[in-house]
Amino acid sequence: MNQRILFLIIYCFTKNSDAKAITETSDEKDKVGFQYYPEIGWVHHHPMPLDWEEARLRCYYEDAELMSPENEEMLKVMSKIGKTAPIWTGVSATYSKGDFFTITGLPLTEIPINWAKDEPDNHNNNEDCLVMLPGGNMADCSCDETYAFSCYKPNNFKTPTCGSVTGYEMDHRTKSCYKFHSTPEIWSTAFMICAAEGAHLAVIDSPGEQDLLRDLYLKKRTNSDPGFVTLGFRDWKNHKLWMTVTGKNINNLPGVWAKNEPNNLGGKENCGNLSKDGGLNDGTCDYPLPFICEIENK
Ligand SMILES: [Ca+2]
Ligand SMILES: [Ca+2]
Ligand SMILES: [Ca+2]
Repeated sequence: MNQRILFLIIYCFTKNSDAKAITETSDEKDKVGFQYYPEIGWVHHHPMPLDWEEARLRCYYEDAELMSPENEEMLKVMSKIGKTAPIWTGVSATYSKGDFFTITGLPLTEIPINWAKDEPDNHNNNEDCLVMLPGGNMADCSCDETYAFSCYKPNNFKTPTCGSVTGYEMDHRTKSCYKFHSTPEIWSTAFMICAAEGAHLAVIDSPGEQDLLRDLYLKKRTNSDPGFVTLGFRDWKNHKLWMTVTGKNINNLPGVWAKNEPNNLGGKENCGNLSKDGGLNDGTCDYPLPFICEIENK
């Protein structure tokens, strides 16, 4: 094995110039150490070697994936990061022997792989994980070996941020930031205040978000309020077409109406809110209610 590594190192140092120059990273770096690469997205490099499974888990907990050369751009970035020492890729055959896939499920045939000389060799029939050697070529090796690694989030990942207005707190379940406004306002004023804060009235986009908003409301509400908090949906021109302020039909979203709602009490309930009991309700737009604003991080 030592001989093998020595060979690989010698091999790699003679083959070290393939990767074309990549754009330097911007200075943008988020709080947990992800560096932004304009061509591909966010990369957090971990120089401390771990075995493959630990590396995979670490990236998972960072809401990222153990990075693989999924395309030429990612290959270039990884080659640069791993210029002097081998780094893990996310490519492994841990589910079935010999079937190598990236963490995201891409087979070897769909990613740019250049094998190092005499690789892959499945040495001792125990090499189910792929490592990138200095120079960018790949070798299979035992998943129990330890190497540096990088965690990756694609370009559409945006650093979670709650903007510059105070009072917003991020919830890690949705990555959105929410602010509860306890001063009751009519629906249109609430809409305006959220907009002024770079937010929108909160919208239930995922199954857990309704409970999250109810919990936030129950935690912050005062007992004198009427038991409803304004959210970002309303009846479109009185035609019983309930649309969110983000342009979605709420029939296509996971929000759940309270029992016997919407009941259009008095024929003038065209604005959406959430009852303290957790269900959606239609209410009068001109009745002032507390409200919740949301800044999405998608
Ligand atoms: Ca090998
Ligand atoms: Ca939302
Ligand atoms: Ca109602």
